[in-house]
Amino acid sequence: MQEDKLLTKPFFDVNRNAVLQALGKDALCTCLQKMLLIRNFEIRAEAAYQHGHIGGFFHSYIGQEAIQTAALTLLGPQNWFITTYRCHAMALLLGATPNEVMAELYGKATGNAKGRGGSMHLYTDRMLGGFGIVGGQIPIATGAAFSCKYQNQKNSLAICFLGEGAVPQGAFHESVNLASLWSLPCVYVIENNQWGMGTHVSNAIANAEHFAEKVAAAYGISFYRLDGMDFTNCYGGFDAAFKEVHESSRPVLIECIAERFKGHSISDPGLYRTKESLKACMQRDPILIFKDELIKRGMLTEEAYKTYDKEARDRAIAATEFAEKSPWPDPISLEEEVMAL
Ligand SMILES: Cc1ncc(C[n+]2csc(CCOP(=O)(O)OP(=O)(O)O)c2C)c(N)n1
Repeated sequence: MQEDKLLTKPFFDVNRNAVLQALGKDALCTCLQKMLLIRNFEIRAEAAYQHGHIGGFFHSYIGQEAIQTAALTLLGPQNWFITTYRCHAMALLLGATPNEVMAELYGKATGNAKGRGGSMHLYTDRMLGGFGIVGGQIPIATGAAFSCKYQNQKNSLAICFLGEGAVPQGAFHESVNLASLWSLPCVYVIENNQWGMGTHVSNAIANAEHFAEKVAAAYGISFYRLDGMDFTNCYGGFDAAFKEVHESSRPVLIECIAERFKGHSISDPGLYRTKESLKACMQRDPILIFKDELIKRGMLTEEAYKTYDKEARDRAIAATEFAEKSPWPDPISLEEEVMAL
């Protein structure tokens, strides 16, 4: 299978005019600002890492910003959220400040997990992870959805983001099976960025072009395929999917076709990809696609975009300054609030 073949799949049919008009100019620009904050935050954090201020693991969400921005803009604080180790965006979208997230990456006492968790273990109220074990978050989301149902919280659901690399695992299949069997309000979102570390999806998953819809059909749940590079398609698709979960109290499976603009982690130079293929996929930058659509519809000007970008950059730079000046945790406290199993 060619590396670009997945992008030719048909996506959920969204009425773009209706989505954009319903959201309106101000809310759309706020979404764009959120995506710019995530992008600028990660660019500055990567630079801090290269300068030796940040250590340990670091997985960038650059290229996938449209997906969680669209989904989390639609969901309020009565829901449960969980994702993989690629979790900086989710923390920022759920209200963690750039200062506290950057300080966490630096391992400082002012970090949002007091410097104990680092890049893969960010915390906000209702965010159950950041999870370093591939697939480990999926049963937890299923349990959160079970609690919503058990406590009869009709407006609550659990949303679980996972990479396509987790799909062949037992944890995924056992979770989706139980969620369907027990009609749990769980939304499973496969962010299919087409690479699991250095392995292309076609070398990791049988029937790679169709696996997600086939899995959904096998377990008897609804399936949506969204264009993960396109905010408007994601927003319209997530909106329809969440409404379906609320009405049916049944799980749904969503596959967002995406691109990973960086290596798997910061230490991965991505030598298994050709420069040409990476360049081609970066032509579809989710931020620029969204920006162009808003400009075309008279909802944004080039000047306003530059201002938003600069504001996001300034916040990210200020966050690195905050983290640099912050104190290290007192060594005497290092074993406090840490659980060892
Ligand atoms: C159980 C387990 N097996 C292997 C690993 C090593 N590992 C870390 S990330 C990764 C690839 C996961 O790819 P995918 O699920 O597609 O997510 P992406 O990184 O593309 O977002 C692997 C194999 C791990 N962390 N946990």
